[in-house]
Amino acid sequence: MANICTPKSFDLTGKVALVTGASYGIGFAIASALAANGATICFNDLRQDLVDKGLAAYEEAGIKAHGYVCNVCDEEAVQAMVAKIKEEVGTVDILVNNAGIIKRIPMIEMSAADFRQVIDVDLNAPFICAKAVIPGMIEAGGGKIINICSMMSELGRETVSAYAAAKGGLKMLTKNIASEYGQYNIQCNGIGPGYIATPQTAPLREPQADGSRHPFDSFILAKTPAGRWGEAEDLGGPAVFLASSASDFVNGLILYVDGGILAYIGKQP
Ligand code: NAP
Ligand code: GCO
Repeated sequence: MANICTPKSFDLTGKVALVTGASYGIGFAIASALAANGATICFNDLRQDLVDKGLAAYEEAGIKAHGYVCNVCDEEAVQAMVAKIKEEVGTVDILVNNAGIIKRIPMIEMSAADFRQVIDVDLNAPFICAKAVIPGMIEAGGGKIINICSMMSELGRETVSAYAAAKGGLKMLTKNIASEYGQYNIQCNGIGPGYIATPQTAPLREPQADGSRHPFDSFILAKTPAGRWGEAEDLGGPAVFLASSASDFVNGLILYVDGGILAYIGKQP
């Protein structure tokens, strides 16, 4: 008989989690939730001073994390980081592809170089990171990959063509990893956050000169049945679920954590 679900099904004790770009923001909150449920945390950032800042934040939160300097777009560097983690901490059991960027530029004004850069960080890098950890997961008998998708995996809006193309692609990369490696007991799922209050969305929430709300801020409140922006911590529970054995038969799913945005037509006038 299959195991019934108990609190132990969510326990991540003994698991090694690599959360990319997790010095702060959503990555930090997800890593903190994984750590609170027993996982050992590894993360990376672009420079040593940023890694050091991240390490200090984890220490302040009572978490012993392992930080690495690595650009997720650099395949050689990612392979070297995963090898170093194996040597210093253990095989990566859980990968969270969190590192990401956005450029808000009207499409006909956007250079191809800018478009490519967004695709490189938000789509090519998750491929590079997943490719680097999957052989170790196969050898270990299984693993979990969580790709941080977006509302823009489903919806478009003005100025975010590259981001939407990348996050839409990431949704399909998620389904393809699930399809190709499910036979090795690897589950690859996505989390699609709604509008979350982090540095990435700070420009959309900045109060106006007269102290009133930014129009985009009001727009999001009206679009979200929950009536608020998400907090990075709102993503912790879904991440623990998708990282744990409680979700062992969930594969290729994008779990939208959006306060109901995708279910809603918007506030009536
Ligand atoms: P954020 O505040 O901008 O943080 C992004 C993180 O990614 C930073 O730590 C950044 O490092 C890191 N990063 C960027 N490029 C990198 C690279 N090439 N190599 C390594 N690290 C890199 O963003 P966030 O809001 O926490 O978002 C995290 C993820 O969730 C992103 O994939 C984003 O697209 C997605 N997301 C965000 C929202 C939202 O509303 N905030 C909603 C849906 C999805 P630095 O320290 O160098 O800046
Ligand atoms: C934007 C936003 C986003 C969100 C997020 C929504 O400019 O529309 O930054 O795209 O951050 O990804 O899920």
